[in-house]
Amino acid sequence: GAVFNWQDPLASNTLLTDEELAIADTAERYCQERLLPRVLLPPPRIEAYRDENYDREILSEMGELGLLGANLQGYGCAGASTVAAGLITRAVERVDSGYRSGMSVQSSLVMGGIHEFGTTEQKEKFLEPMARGKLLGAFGLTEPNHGSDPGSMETTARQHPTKSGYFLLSGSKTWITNSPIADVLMVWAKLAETGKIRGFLVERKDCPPGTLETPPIKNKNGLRASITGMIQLDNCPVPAANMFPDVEGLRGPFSCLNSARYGISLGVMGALEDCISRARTYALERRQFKNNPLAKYQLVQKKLADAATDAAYGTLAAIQVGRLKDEGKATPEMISMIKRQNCDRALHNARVLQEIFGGNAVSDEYGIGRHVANLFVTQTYEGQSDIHSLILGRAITGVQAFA
Ligand code: TGC
Ligand code: FAD
Repeated sequence: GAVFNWQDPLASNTLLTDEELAIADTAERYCQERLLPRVLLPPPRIEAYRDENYDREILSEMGELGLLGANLQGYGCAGASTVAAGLITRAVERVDSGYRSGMSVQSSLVMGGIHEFGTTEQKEKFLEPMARGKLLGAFGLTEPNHGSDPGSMETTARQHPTKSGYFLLSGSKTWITNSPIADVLMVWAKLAETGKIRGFLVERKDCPPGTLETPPIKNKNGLRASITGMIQLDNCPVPAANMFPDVEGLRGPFSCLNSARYGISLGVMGALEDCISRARTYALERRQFKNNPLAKYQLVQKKLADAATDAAYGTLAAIQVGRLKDEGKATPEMISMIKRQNCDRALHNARVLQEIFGGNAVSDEYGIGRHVANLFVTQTYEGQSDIHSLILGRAITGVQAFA
């Protein structure tokens, strides 16, 4: 007979293919055995998170296992389904959203963008080393004065006055995951002549001194296991061959975001599931009033029931949208819906589950506070939840409410 499994309450696993289950298994094993010990070593060493110490080797290890750009075809990529790529993000984010962040930028935003919009030469040059984790990417859209409204960006690309076939890029990007250590930075800038947004692949090794700076942003109170920084461009020469040839306007960066937002929608379910698992264990062990475990109390059980329900519903919705995406039937609004809902529910439930730990929730050794701080960031980047509400509101009413 059927048995209820609190770790997969609606049996979402039955919707997965054998290949997807095998990929998820490989990813989960790597993440639990190799990643988890780095983010949360036993005291006194809680390295990555406490020290804001991102180990660049992680991307090489993921590359060796075929976890990067896993849903892309060719160029050393696994050519797996969208759902399989989402199961990888879920496994990584079960450990820490910061590790998933570094991977999303590499896989979805940069590799995905090059795969979709790059010339044959650009694909051949960048994709294979990026799939192996040898070359590291960053995605520069957000600016100090323009976050939710990237269409108003100020970064420009103008024709080089003396060197033909070159542009000069100037401007700043901020809150850019991986920027301090990236080898190739995908920068979105407006052409000075037309005002149209275009995408450029800025290669750090080719930038003359003083034309590219990528200072880190330190002392974050969330996503501390990932590295974040700025991109400052001062008349940085970039060959025209490094510009995406055809895509113009916000469609370029937003197409990359469709894939990354999808990955987040399953990723945050991993973080929420880890919160549920930790809270359940704690509630079974901790005893208060007549030596009862906290798990005996109805109010505690309701918190676990609510969280498990949201994780199960969110996972099913993400699998459905992933299937539609591979059939060419997913719309950006569907992705906005699951990105918004899953991030909001993960954050809300993580905050409630945190209560079960009492004072111990305040210690980073219990892991729950780390997820809460991380999940705030997931609700904010790649379109803050209220922005996704407005995208959905526009689709429902036909009236846009952004400006
Ligand atoms: P709007 O008029 O809506 O659209 C402008 C053009 O873009 C096209 N488009 C899309 N194309 C493909 N996919 C999508 N999802 C698209 N959304 C829009 C649209 O068709 C149009 O094309 P065209 O050819 O007609 O010009 O533009 P708007 O300026 O009114 O946009 C408003 C809004 C709010 C929807 C948009 O600006 C928005 O989504 N803002 C949120 C910003 C955001 O998501 N930033 C993400 C930065 S990257 C990041 O956070 C990475 S963190 C990664 C990590 O560490 O994990
Ligand atoms: P703002 O746009 O100033 O918004 C502030 C608040 O106002 C939000 O709650 C927003 O919803 C609300 N708001 C804004 N406009 C409206 C409106 N019209 N109606 C109602 N409410 C509105 N960006 C990149 O390009 N690449 C990266 O790799 C990247 N990584 C990041 C990593 C981290 C750790 C963080 C924190 C951010 C990262 N970002 C990155 C930036 C992220 O995408 C932006 O922070 C996000 O898009 C929001 O922009 P903002 O911070 O400027 O907020």
